[in-house]
Amino acid sequence: MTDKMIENLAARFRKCSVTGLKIDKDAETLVKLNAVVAVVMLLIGATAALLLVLTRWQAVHLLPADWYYRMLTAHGLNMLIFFIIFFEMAILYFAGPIILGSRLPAPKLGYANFALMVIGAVLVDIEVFRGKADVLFTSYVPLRAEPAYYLGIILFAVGTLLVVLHFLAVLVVAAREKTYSGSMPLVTFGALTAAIIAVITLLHGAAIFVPTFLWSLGLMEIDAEVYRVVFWGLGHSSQQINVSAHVAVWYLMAGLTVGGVVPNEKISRVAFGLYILFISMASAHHLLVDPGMGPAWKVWNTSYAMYLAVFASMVHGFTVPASIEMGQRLNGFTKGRFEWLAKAPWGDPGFSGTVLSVVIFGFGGGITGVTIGTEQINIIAHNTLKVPGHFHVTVVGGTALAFMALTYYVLPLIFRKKVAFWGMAKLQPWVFGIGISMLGSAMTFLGSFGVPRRHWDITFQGAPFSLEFPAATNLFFAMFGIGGLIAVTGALMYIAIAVVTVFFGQTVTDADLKPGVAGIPQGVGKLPTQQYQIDPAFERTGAPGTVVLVGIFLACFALYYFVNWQALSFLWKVG
Ligand code: HEM
Ligand SMILES: [Cu+2]
Repeated sequence: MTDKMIENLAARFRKCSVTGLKIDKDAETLVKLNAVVAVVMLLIGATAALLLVLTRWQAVHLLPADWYYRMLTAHGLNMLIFFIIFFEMAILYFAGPIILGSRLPAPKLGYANFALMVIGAVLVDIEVFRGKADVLFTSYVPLRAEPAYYLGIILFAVGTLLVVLHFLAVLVVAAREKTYSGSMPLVTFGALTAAIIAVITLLHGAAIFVPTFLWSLGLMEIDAEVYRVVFWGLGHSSQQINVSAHVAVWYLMAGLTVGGVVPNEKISRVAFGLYILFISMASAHHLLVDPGMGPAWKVWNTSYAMYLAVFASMVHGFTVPASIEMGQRLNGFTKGRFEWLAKAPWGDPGFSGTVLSVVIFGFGGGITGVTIGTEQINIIAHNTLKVPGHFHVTVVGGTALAFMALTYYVLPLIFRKKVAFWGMAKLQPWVFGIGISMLGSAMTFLGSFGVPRRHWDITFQGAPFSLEFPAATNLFFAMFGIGGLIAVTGALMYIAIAVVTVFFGQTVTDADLKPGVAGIPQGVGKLPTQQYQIDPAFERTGAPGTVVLVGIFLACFALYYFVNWQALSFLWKVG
């Protein structure tokens, strides 16, 4: 290599004064760009959420029917697809080049992919807001949108696929150029899992959205059931990308906030592997009332194979809190079973957000998901508000909240800005977490009374039949409305904090890097010691507190599961 080349290469990096990581500047810029666009998408999605809450809350019933479905489409797409995926692209640029200390092989390609994704998303939103794509994010055929809508989705997906391939190229470059020693860090491994599932997902996406685009142009026919089967290869697997990504974030945050120690990295890696192997099967739970597939296929896929992916989540559900507990015990909080928890850094939104994400995802999302995804029980949950009740505690209380927690570390470490409105930031994960838990629980209860999802008018005015829900639903609608408003407030607090920090925040100086500075999370002020990195032979402490918590979880799980079998038996008047 010539001196010039070495100089050029060196100019591509900066050294992080907190973590000591060597950071590729283009990778850093791409983290920033993707994160900023993600927040803009969240703002669009949250505005739509507010209108949806105020419409479904029957006492208010704000929007007319057409605007309800338009906003429902906008909300699903801007939240579940655009906000979450732009954020995940930022995570890939972070977990690949930055964590591994590697260069980004093709920065220009990175910017081009970003542009492609933005163009795709803007095209989709234009069609949705001008009322030419009222098809909801599932876009079930034969509902038809303008061709530009499907084209937008395809451009967005191609951009995403190229980012994922670029991430895989980073892994090859980092391994070849030996930028890290030992095995691949667990966080990068989790991101790799997400990337592999993303490739599978996006290929399903191409298989369904390219023909649908041609269909919208009048060039071919599509069978509605074939659409649904292939679509859910995309729709469900993409949720497993989210789970893999947020579990990787949990491990990262456990390390950054309290110096978490993973009990057994091999087991965690195997659990990530199970996601890849069993995830496509679980998509069967979206097809349980469809006539397309037979009962044996349905029972096998949703009652047996699904549990292997669920098992993987339960492994992480144990190892993440255990790693926090063991990190805290090494920090000296060894009294009794729960001193580590009581004396945890609760005032750090990075920490509280992570813990709330684990709890809401596990207790809320995990338990309801396994239950309503069971072939037999599914029929009493199908197309009721129980379904969005379930996914608002998985992808919102779990994934979105984990991403919010991570943001509090990304702002000072990558944007190098002190977190603005620090007092509000400490509260934000609680407001969002409590709001979304209330909303999710209320939806679940309303669903138990049979209140449908995706339905504008549950009084059924002008319908040829009459149906009334029990008076108790009024109470749960109030809980739904209030919880929804609190959750939207939490989202807006996050957006305000992120935007003001990025565009008007104070730059972090070395003098700020000490404990107790406002706007600097405690783990950034003083990076916690990662004992195993200093001394590979150190004694692991065990996690007796986590064992108790897991026991409580399993009891709740069993209770909810069997109560639902009971509810099913009432319906069928068995015995
Ligand atoms: C900010 C707080 C949020 C509130 C208050 C909220 C509220 C709602 C409401 C009221 C519905 C309509 C349910 C129905 O009428 O069937 C809905 C649907 C939905 N939400 Fe949210 N939501 C929030 C955040 C999110 C986030 C962050 C995501 C994804 C990451 C998300 C994903 C979805 C999806 C996929 C649907 C279903 C759309 C459809 O049926 O096509 N939500 N949400
Ligand atoms: Cu699913």
